[in-house]
Amino acid sequence: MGARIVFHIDFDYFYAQCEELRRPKLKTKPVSVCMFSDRGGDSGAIATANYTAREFGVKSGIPISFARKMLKDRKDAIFLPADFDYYSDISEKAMSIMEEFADIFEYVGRDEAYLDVTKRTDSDFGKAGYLAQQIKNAIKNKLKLGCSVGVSPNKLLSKIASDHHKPDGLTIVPPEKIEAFLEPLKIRAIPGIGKKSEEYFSQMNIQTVGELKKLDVFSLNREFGRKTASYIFNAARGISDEPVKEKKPSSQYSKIMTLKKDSKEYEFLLENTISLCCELHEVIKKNGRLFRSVGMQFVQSDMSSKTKSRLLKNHTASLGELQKTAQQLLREALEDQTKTVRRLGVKVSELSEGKGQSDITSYF
Ligand code: DGT
Ligand code: CA
Ligand code: CA
Repeated sequence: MGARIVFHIDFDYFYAQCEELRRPKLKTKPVSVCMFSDRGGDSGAIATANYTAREFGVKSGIPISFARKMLKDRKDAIFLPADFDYYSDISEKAMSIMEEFADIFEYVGRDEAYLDVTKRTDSDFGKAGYLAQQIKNAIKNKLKLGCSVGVSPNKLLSKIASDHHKPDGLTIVPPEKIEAFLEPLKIRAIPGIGKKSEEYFSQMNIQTVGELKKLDVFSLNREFGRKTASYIFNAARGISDEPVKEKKPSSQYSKIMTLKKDSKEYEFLLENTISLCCELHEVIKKNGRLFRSVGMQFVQSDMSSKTKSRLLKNHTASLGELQKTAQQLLREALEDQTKTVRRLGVKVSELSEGKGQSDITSYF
C-alpha cells in the first residue's frame, strides 16, 4: 500500500453562498448573514459574509453593528438572518453527493468533510487530482454550490490545503511537495495556532512554518506542554496520522425497541424509556452533536403509531434533560391511552454541532 490520499472539502462562504443560491441577484452585492440576538435591534454577530462584503472587513464573529458601519457606503449591502434549516438541507444534499466518491467518508460539520480515497485512486496523486475535480464539478452541476478542496497524504495537510486557495480552490500536495508547500505559509495556517500562539512565536521572530521548524521539541514542550508541543512540532513538518473515520451527517437520531410485553403501564414504560435515552445519548455523544427537539413514539398493539415531541429552549447534550423531557412526553402520551404499546421509541432532532467540532479543540 502506498501513501494515503485524503481530501478535505470545505464549502466557500457557506451560509452566504446558500443565500445567493436562492436569490441569485444577491451575487453582486455584499451579503452578511447575521445571528441576531433576542435583545432586538442590531445586537448579535455576523455568522459569515460573502467575498464582496469581506472586502470591507466583514467577517465571522464581529458585531452586526460593526459590519453595518463597514458597509455604510454600500447602499446595496444586504443583511439576512441565519436560516439554519435551509443551510442544513443544502449541506445534506452536498454531503450525499460527496459520499459516493469516498472509500471512507467523515462528516465534520455543515460545511466540511474528509474523504479517504486511497483505495479508489491506488495512492496515485494524479488520479486523485482528477477525482477531486470530478467532485467539485458534481457539486457545482447539481447544486450550483462552490467549494475548495485540499488533497494530501493526511487530514491536517488537506485542511490547510483546502484553505489555501479560496473560493473555488483545488490544492494538491503530494508527499514530495509537502516541505515546499508548508514552509512559506504563515504559522496561522496551522489549525489550532491562533492569535495567542501567533503572538508568542512572533516575539521569537517566527512568522512562517519554515521558521517554526527551527524550534526543537523541548522548548515547545516547556511553553505548551507535551501534547500540544508534539502536535505543533509534527504539524510544521506536515506529519499527522489521524485516520479518516466513517461518520455520516444526520438530521436526527433515534432508538426504538420492542417491549418484552405489550403494556400501557407507566412504570414499565418509563424504565424502558430511560434505558433508550441512555443508548441514544451514547450516539449523540459519539457524534459530538447537540439536540433541541425530543420526540417519543409508540407503536401500539394494532400497529398504529402515536408520537409526541417537544422543542427545548436551547440546544443541549444533557442526558438528564433528555430523560426528563422523555419522561414528560411519556406521561402526556399515556393520559388518554387506551391501546397497549408494543414498540417504544425516543428521537432527538434539531441537531447542531457540539463544541467538539471546532478545529482548535479537536486538534489540541
Ligand atoms: P470560507 O472561508 O469561504 O470557508 O467561509 P465560511 O463562511 O464557509 O467559513 P467557515 O468554513 O470557517 O465556516 C463555515 C460556517 O460556519 C460559516 O458559513 C458560518 C459559520 N461560522 C464560522 N465562523 C463563525 C463564527 O465565528 N460565528 C458564527 N456564528 N458562525 C460562524
Ligand atoms: Ca467554509
Ligand atoms: Ca469550514
